[in-house]
Amino acid sequence: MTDFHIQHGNEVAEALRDGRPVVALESTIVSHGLPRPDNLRVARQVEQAVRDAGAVPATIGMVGGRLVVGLDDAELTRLATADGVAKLSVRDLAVAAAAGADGATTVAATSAVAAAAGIRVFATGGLGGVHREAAQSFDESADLTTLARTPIAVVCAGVKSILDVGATLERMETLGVGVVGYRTHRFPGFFVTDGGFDLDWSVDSPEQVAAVLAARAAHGLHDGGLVVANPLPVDEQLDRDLHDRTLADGLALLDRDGVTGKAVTPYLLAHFHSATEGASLVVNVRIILRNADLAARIAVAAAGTVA
Ligand code: PSU
Ligand code: MN
Repeated sequence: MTDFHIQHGNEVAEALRDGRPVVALESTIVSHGLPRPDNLRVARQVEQAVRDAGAVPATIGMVGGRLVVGLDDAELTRLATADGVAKLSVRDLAVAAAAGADGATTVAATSAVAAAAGIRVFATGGLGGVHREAAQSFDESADLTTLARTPIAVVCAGVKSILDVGATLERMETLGVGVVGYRTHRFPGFFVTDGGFDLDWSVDSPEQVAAVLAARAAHGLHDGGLVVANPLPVDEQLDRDLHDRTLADGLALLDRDGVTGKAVTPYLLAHFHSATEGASLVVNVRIILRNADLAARIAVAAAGTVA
């Protein structure tokens, strides 16, 4: 496995040493995915949700070139408020470390670093995936290729409909990334409960996810990640008409402004938050808190049962 030079927060280091449950959290969602000033408040709430469910939160990010697993509150505040925090995928980690940069880790980078640190469960909002028109642009998130080789369970609400959801599912199949629905056989679409596609496998409890992780380890299946897709209840999803309108406008704006590469996802997320006048933010926060809670319960169930 990749050997990162990692600095652990004190509490996380102790928990890992003692075999207590730890949940990794990403920082791109904080620095680039949520609007300020709500981002810092939400980041703290997410950590609290992990604690409330009995696990230790380990928010991962880079501060002044140091790769930290378990940011303290001052470091979290810095990544939530400073200007010029880079968005770091796996390929950016070494360059940013050498430059002494501040950086927020994506799902890809967070997964890789968490797994290297011995953390087996990770909570986020939505995964990156295959972008619409990827056949021309080749824009596919490194989240997918990284999960293909990284042994971690990622609890998320599927992928946003800003992506090509069907193509994303196909790529996860090709790449060997496991996908299970949490109490559903439909892949969730982040803001909306149902992303429009069936799933082969569904689990009903944190213990069942822990059993999957234990079976993977027991069978020597260490290479790939497991996506635990946790949908919002129908009565909490974003209004479907508002969602569809906002999506269509956002895609048109992307085209108009010529946005490409790693700026695409933050651009569309910001558009959703402003165009829905905060409605999408409320939904987004609910998603992250629910995923943090489920991830913590999985980590608790898995503690001591997974090699
Ligand atoms: N999807 C969301 N919210 C997010 C992201 C994705 O619904 O905040 C972030 C995550 O950090 C994810 C990254 O890893 O965007 C993917 O970016 P890209 O498409 O550039 O790989
Ligand atoms: Mn991309």
